[in-house]
Amino acid sequence: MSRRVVFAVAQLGPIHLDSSRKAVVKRLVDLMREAHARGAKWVTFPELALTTFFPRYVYNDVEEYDRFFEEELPSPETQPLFDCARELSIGFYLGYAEKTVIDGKVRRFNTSVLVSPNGDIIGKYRKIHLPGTKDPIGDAEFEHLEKRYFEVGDLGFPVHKSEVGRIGMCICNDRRWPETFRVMALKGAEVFMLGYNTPTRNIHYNEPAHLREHHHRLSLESAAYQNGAWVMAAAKCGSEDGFTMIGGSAIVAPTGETVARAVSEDDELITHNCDLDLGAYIRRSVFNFAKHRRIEHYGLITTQTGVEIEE
Ligand code: ING
Repeated sequence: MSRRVVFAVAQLGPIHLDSSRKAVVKRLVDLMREAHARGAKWVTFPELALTTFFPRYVYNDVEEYDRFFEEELPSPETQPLFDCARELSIGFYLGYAEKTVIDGKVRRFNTSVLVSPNGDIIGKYRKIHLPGTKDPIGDAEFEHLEKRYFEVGDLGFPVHKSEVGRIGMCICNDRRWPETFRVMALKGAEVFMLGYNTPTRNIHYNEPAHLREHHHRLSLESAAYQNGAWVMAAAKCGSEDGFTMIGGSAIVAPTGETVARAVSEDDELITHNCDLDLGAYIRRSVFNFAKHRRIEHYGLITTQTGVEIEE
């Protein structure tokens, strides 16, 4: 008897600078209710799902950008989402900007949490691959300053046991780095959940627009196939105060085939009745890690950061 579970990916349209948490949380709750109506047991929301993608702006004082961070989760504003999850018995992934105190020091991360169907936080991940720059590049219509506002995640790539199997989380740019998924697959992850905010235009090099979608899809489908796992990817997209981000939210099977894809750049729910055993043959054969991997030849992957040409 295969383990079939309906998963939902809840894409969010734009969140503007003047959007209130209350209004955003209502959108999230509406999407969760729609997911429930379609029989979903888990919902994946986007990265930074409570605010606009503020790393596109230059802020010099923390007082200017502190408002984008959550000091507690759930908070009074986000509690309705947790209450709804418990009422409907739905688990969810939520991306948000985390402000926390560790050993008396304020720390800030681009974070996601995994919340079980009874509303408890069972997992947390802090984004490791922070793209862009710490300082503004200056000659572009927007910036990408995640290295300015967030620290590199300090929790590794954890995998969490749930009633639907082992779930791993990552965030946005992490999906471009195969190491992300391989580490989680080596811990037995069967489902990867991720949110993303991907600007339509690349400010660092003149790249044809169609490649944004291509590289996004390539990253998801490769990750799914090469690790024999399901990928749930939720975009926050559309034009946020005039700055556009790609949609393309998707559910990708362990075969590498995209089985559901959003068609808009607005709030949109996609679902699929996923066979959680579909990846088993892939992990038993072509990507049987124990049988085929040759770690004695992979040393450079963890001992060398950049390219070093051997003369
Ligand atoms: N956004 C983008 C992403 O990785 C990016 C940044 C886009 C980097 C394209 C490189 C190329 O999808 C976030 N938030 O990481």
